[in-house]
Amino acid sequence: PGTTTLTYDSPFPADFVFGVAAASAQIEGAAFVDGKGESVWDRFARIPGKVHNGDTLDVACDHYHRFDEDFALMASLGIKTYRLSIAWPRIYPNGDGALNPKGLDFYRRLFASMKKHGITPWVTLFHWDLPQALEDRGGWTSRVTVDAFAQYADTVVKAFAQDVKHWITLNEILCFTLLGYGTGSKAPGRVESAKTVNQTYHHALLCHGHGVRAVRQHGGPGAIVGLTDNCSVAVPVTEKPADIAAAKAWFTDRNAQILGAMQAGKYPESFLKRVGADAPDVKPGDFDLISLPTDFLGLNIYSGTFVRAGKAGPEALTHPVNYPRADSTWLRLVPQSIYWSTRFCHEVYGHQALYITENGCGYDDEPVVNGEVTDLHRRDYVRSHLREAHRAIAAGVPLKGYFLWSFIDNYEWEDGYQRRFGIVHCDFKTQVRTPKLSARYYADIIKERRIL
Ligand code: PNW
Repeated sequence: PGTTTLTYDSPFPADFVFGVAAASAQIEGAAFVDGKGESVWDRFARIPGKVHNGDTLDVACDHYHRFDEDFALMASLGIKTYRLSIAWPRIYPNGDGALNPKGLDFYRRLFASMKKHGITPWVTLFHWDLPQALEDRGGWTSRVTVDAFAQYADTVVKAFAQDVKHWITLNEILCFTLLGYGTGSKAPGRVESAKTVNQTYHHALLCHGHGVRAVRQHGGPGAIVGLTDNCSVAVPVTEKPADIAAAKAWFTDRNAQILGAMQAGKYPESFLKRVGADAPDVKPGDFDLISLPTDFLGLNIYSGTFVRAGKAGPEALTHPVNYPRADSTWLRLVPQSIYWSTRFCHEVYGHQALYITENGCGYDDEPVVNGEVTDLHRRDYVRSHLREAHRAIAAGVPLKGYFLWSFIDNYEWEDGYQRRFGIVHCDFKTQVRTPKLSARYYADIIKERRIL
């Protein structure tokens, strides 16, 4: 990348988007209200031992009934962009077939409230809450899910073409495929063969393609669309050319199955060689959908892997036990991940617009004391990661925005309500919201558009 005249203390570019993010299943609650169907997470949460404390999604932040006050709070903090997701089982309780008009009504009211509060929606079509009825027909292992998603995407994009101009097809394919069907740590909790897991990836990529197609066909003027991926992030151990080259090679290899395939319009040779007989079955025309051009790439970046040039090629290092982390064990504190992930995406795949669609940190113990949560750890996390975003922009990387995960403490999947990611504290007994120190800090940054 080239360089611009941006320096560390200068403002972010005028069109840089500062937002916050959340997902339907994690905040809405009302899991069985107004005709919503059961999701795979509603089912998974009830299997003993799967979710911390046996926490369910039934109530969560009760955002379903409190969105208007939540948007008022958001607006009072100066937050003007909000990434949310739509719950597929609210729209089609059985995945396909009969439409639930009350589901559409809910999001109509929600978008009207956002408009009233001056907040622009970025909408993810699928953030893991697959209708259980589809899982009963094979879930992500089956093309039935692809056909159902195509119909769901058409319906939603048509219904909200006036309200929504920024669409994200899917959130983090890896998490609902490999972790849902390979390791079984996420819903539906299945442990299948490598071949089957690769097939779930392929079906997810097809759904992404259908999402793009739906936005092109029904999104109306000015609508843009992209995927949100949690790519593997490589951070060179030193910034000497050999380590940078090693990190880039590791990055390219590790992201071949999703980002590489989308760009190449086929599965890259390196990927096919690695998986051998476990390669997914591909039908003619599949890659016409998968490689449809998008308008941006969203990246969820929380952490990264250090890579160096070794004697036999790139070497990825395991973090030593004492390496700093958040309370989530996978969340090692590596702020340079923002710089290197966006730079490599731009260099390797040529993305011309990148957004950090999630970045944040989770901790278990964040009590309200005298009306305040002094989460200096989160304030520092946000600051150090935004510095790396700034550095990327200064280096000519087309990074256009940043969404902090998350607006409010919520259902952190298998970690239940224990693990808090919000800049707003949620008391899950009383539903009282308390903005944390980090919320005030982020509000100041948004106001001044520079790192404080
Ligand atoms: C993302 N990992 O998940 C999701 O998009 C959010 O719904 C979630 O709440 C948030 O990050 C915090 O976890 C991830 O193991 C889960 O590397 C796990 C990983 C990454 C992202």
